[in-house]
Amino acid sequence: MSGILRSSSYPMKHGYPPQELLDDLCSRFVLNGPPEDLKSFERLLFLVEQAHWFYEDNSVENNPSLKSISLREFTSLMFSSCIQLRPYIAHIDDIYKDFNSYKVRVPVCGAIILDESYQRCLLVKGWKAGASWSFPRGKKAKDEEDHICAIREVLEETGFSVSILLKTDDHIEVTFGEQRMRLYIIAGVKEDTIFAPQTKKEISEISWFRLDELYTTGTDQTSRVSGGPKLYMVGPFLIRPLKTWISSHQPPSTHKSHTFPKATSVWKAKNNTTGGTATTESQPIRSVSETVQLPDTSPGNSFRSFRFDTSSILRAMDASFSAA
Ligand code: M7G
Ligand code: MG
Repeated sequence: MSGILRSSSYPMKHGYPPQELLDDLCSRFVLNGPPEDLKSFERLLFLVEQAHWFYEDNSVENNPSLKSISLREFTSLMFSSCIQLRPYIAHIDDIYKDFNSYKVRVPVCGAIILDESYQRCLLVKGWKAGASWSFPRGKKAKDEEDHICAIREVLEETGFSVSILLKTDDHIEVTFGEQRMRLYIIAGVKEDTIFAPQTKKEISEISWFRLDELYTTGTDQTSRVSGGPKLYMVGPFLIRPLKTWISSHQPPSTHKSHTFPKATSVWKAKNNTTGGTATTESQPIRSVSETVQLPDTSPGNSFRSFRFDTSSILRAMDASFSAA
């Protein structure tokens, strides 16, 4: 990348990414990101987050001298290393705080995947230590339609495409605080389906759970299956809305739920050291960002009392392209 993007003031510390690497990550993921994502810090930080995932999943993994760092620390390094971002380093705490509160307001879409008996559903477990089980789902990208987001997120987190099975009217929607969550009911998925996430270090395990076990956990945002697995945003979708849906639909198979174990793991990460129960990378067990249209309360394209000036980034990109 052009010397224009370089800076010499970044302090090198043992184990931390060197300037060259930060420059590369900054230009690939941030400066060359979609122009609309450079108009607000809330959106720009999603690009920094992608650079961070690349750092963690590729740079650290392929270079033992690099250490794993938090997104917060990585963001500070990016802002102090990249000259287009450096003018805002004094505001980094506020920028990061605003990003986190924006993140939880972005609508989320996903799927309740039911087996052929409609008596079990598929849940995924997050990667980090103490992570909960939840339906495969994730945040909408800019201008993305709900069902397209659901198909993309389910594919990323389970490796399974629900595009043919998805019916846009079959969904359950719940709003928690300022976040809207829509889950499409995908019914009749074969139990020998092979699942494996496409992203690294996001999902540590995938499992079928019996609905009758999940119904007992109540409707709180967080709950537990009889002292066992922790659940997040599962109960509120199940008890009334899903039960009602199931009672008016005929399953293709009439298995009895008591013949199923409480939970049947279908994929586990091999090298997960933080996710608790999980045991390298992908292993089927059996044969087996935005400015999403938010309400007016959204920070939108403005950030506190100043706007982000993208002209220097665009000039730097032009200069580097013409130099190439
Ligand atoms: P997300 O994509 O921010 O949430 O992922 P969403 O699916 O609800 O939209 C949730 C969490 O999973 C993140 O905060 C990360 O901790 C982790 N994660 C997600 N992805 C796609 C990756 C990835 O590619 N690499 C790593 N290391 N972690 C990820
Ligand atoms: Mg995701």
